[in-house]
Parts: sequence; C-alpha cells; structure tokens
Amino acid sequence: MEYDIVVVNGVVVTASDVAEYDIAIQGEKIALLAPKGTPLRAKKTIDAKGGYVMPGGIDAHVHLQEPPLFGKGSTADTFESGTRSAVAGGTTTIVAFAPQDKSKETLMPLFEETYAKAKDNCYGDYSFHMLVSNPTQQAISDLPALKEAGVTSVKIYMTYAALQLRDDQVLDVLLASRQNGITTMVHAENGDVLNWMTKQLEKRNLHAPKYHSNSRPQPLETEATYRAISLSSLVAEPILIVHVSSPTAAQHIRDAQTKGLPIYAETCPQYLFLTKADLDKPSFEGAKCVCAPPPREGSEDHDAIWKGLNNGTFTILSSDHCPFRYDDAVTGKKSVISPEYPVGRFQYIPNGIAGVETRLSLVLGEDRLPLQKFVEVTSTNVAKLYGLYPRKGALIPGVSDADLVIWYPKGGLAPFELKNEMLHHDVDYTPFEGRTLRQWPRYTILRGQVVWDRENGGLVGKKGYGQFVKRGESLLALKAQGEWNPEDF
Ligand code: DUC
Ligand code: ZN
Repeated sequence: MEYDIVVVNGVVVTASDVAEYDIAIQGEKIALLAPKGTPLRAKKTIDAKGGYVMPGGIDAHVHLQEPPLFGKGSTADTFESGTRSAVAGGTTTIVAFAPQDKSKETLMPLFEETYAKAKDNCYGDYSFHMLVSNPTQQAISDLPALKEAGVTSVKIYMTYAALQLRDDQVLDVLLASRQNGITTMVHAENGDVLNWMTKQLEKRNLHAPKYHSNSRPQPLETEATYRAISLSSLVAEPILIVHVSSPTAAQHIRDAQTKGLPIYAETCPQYLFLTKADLDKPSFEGAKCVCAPPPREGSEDHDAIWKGLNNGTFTILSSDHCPFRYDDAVTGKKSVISPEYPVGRFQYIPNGIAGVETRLSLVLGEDRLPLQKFVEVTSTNVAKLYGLYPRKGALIPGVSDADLVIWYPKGGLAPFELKNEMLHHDVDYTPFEGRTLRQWPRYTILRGQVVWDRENGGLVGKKGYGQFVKRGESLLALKAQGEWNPEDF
C-alpha cells in the first residue's frame, strides 16, 4: 500500500496521549498510526524531526467581515485573510459569526449570506455561529433548518447597543436552543451598568483609551456571568461563557460546574498576556489593546486564568479574533479621534484585537499547560463542544480529517520577537508585538494538503481549498440533556 503522505519522527500529542509514532494520510483522512520507524511507503514523506505533531487547531471565536457592532469600526479581515492567517498559525478550522441585524426578523437568510461570503474564499475549513440580536418567533423557528444545515450554536450578548438582549429575550433564546439541541454562547458583561459607568467617566471628561477598562471593571463581568448561569439553569440549557477574563467570574463558573450544571467556559490569550497597563500606552497606542472584556490588572489575574485552564474550568481557549486596523480613521481604531476629542472617545473605539494566528504559538511557547491539555483546549474540546468531533480535533484512522499542525521540538527554535510583518492577517499591528516566541508551526496540513510550510514557501495552501463543515450536536453539552422537565417551572 502506498499512502499519500507519511509524517515520521514526530512526537504525536493528542488530548489523551503523548507518544512517538508515525502517521499515514490517505486522501483527506488519517489512515494509520504506527510505531515510530514502521516501514511505510508513501508518495511524500514529511520528517517532523522530533517536533510535536498535533490535531490542527480549531478556533471557535473569530469575527470576520462584520459590520460595526462593537463601537465604530468594521472588522479588517475577510474570510480570505482571516483563514489565511489561521492556517499560518496552525489553525485548520475556524468558527466565525453570522451577526443578525436587530432590524431583521429571521436567521436563515443571514446564514445563506454569510455562507456566500466565505464560499470559495477560505484557506482553512470553516463554520458559523448565528449571532442572535432579535430573537423573534420567526428567528427562533429557523433553528431546526439551521441545525439541518449544520449550524448548531448561537451566540447572545448581554451588552452592546447593537446586540444586547433583555433577560426575557435571553430566556427565549435559551429555551429555544434547549428545545432544538443548540448550544448557546453568552457574552457576559452587564451592558446597562457599563453604559452608566461610561456616562460617569464622560461627565468627568475622561475619554482616553485606558478608561475603556475603567468602564468595564470585573464586577460587571462577574454579575453577568452569574446571571447567565442562573438563567440557563431555569431551562437546563448548556451554555458556554465566552472570553472569560475575570477570576471572580471564573469562580462562579467553577462553582456551577461543581454543582453539575452544564456550564462551559472559554478564555483567550489576551487574558493571559495583556494587562490594563497596555491600554495606557503613550498617545493613542492603548487603543491597540482595547477589547472586551478588557485585559485585567496584572499577573495575579493571569495566574488565575492559567489555573482555570489547567484545572478544567475553561473548556476551550479561543482567540476572539476581532481585528480592526489601528491607523485607519474610517473603519479602524483611529475613527474615534476628532479635533474635539484628540485622545479619541473610548466608548466608540472598536472593541477587538487580532489573534487567530498567534493563539497557538503564544500559549504553547509559555510551557504552562501540559501538552495534552494544550491540545484539549485548543482543538479536541472545541470539536466536542461544537459538534465537529471526531472528524476534527482527533487523529482516528479512517474517521478524522488529516488536519495536523507540526511544531518544532521543545527548545528547537531560538527565541524570536513577534513582529506584525510576520503575520498573514490584513491588520497593521498585533497587540502582541515584541513578545518573545519559542514556537511556530513548521507545517500545517488540512485534509491531507500541506497549506503552511514555514521553511519552504510559508503559505502554500490555496484560497478556496477551505470548506464549510457541517456540525452536529454538541457532545459535551448533550450529556446535560434529558434532566430537564418542561413542567418544572
Ligand atoms: N469583544 C471584543 O473584544 N471584540 C468583539 C466582541 C467582543 O465581545
Ligand atoms: Zn464577545
């Protein structure tokens, strides 16, 4: 038998194992796992040279080609540039958002529009979460058709004028999701309190980027997190709290999980690496790190988030890639600067930072997670949570797509400084500029094709190779179902 590709001499890491073995790929699938050195014939041999070989990264929190929703600007990356950046950073599948305009009453046409934007334009595989801002009966009645089409998750917001739902609307969505086997993601910050805080700061003429952080202190996130958990428990809907930044919010999540509630949580590199001080850089530079929730105070907060990743409080680690250009006065961060407001107005700065390409390298290089845990939170759990497993996030012969990221061996790459010019997004900065990196993907393989080869051409994949991936029901969230009786309230 001649395989299409064999990957030899690697240290293979999955969510459960670390071992030296060779991997054979046939067509788009993993074909065989064999002890290292097993004679295997193949058209192409990739020598992993002692590097880690892992299932391709899956990033389930990516904003691409979105209109202004989070302040003034619109996102810089298209499906093309966002997925290009993803594969260069070892992420083979992304799940992006299809945001519903509040004036719209349906969801299905939105799915079709978003699908049309992505189709034939992506370097990596992709799916969508429906972002529900107007949960009308009609919108809710679209859920079964969406599920049939392979979209099995929705996201809701407890803040942002363009998106915020009232608590009764949150319950409408949670109940409908519960009834349809859909997983709900929740952005948990108290929008009403945030608006009040913003007014207080504005009254005192405090407009600079650093006040974005003052307008969204930890209690806003903590309260909304607890409220989201409480509301979801009324209808036993499994929820995933996105981009958790606050240790106190994480503690509520941990407590709920300990009680056996189906509460899942996500965090992001910005809550491991950035701090409030990054928003206080000279001139307007702090705007480069404005995202929501904001980066927290310092290393104690970071340590608590690392701990939550290690102890399982956080199910997944995503990027929340929501890129805005810095030096762009129309759609970027600088759109909020005017002669009247030379330091801008923090409340209108587009909230979000780029990170789809740097997510894996930043976190792996820190060496603060066991290797299996790293794969679990960046790939396998993401696949399980969002209905992609075992096609994605695993290396099961005949079943899993041949999606791999091949790294350098531990200590194999001399530490280097991250620079924006190395990246493949369409953004003029990275909030992680100057960080020391110790790892970068050597190869990324998507469904049996090498799409990133760092030492021979870099990006070698083709636009349009990425495919829409139909998702099933959440494996993690499903275990909670069946324990809810509609007559219970
Ligand atoms: N937070 C961000 O930083 N960007 C996008 C949306 C969000 O909630
Ligand atoms: Zn969010």
